[in-house]
Amino acid sequence: MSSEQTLILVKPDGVKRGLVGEVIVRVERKGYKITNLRMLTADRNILAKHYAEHEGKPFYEPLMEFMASGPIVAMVAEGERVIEGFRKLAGATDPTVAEPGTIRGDLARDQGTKVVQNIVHGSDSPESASREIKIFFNN
Ligand code: DAT
Ligand code: MG
Repeated sequence: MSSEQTLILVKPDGVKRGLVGEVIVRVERKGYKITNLRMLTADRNILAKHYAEHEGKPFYEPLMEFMASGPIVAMVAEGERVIEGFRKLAGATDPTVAEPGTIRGDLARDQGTKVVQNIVHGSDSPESASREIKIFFNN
């Protein structure tokens, strides 16, 4: 398979806790190349596009509020099977059950909030990746 790209976000909890470097180190140590990076505070418009698949779910509003609650870091990482590979590095969505050794398993825990706060986002398919990269990096 040829090299692919994924969108990684360090979410507001990760930025607040000073874990941007930690996430970047893990991505780079694995051997993926970061080819683009920016810090922003996402507005509702951008988040509605990014999380369109979750609209209507019980955690949607808390998710939007959480993701807009502070700066995030968006980056594009590149490499063979990086979409799958970064999802493995990130670990399971629920940080309580995410395996130790993963970003979420090592660095996050249940906060008792309506939305799970788990440090990072990673695209889940080539279609999501190309859609999400355009949201954060086209204009
Ligand atoms: P992932 O980020 O692992 O791809 P997702 O796309 O299903 O997970 O959900 C997006 C984010 O929403 C996830 O990182 C944390 C939050 N979330 C998902 N499912 C949830 C749930 N059942 N309750 C609370 N928050 C949830
Ligand atoms: Mg997802």
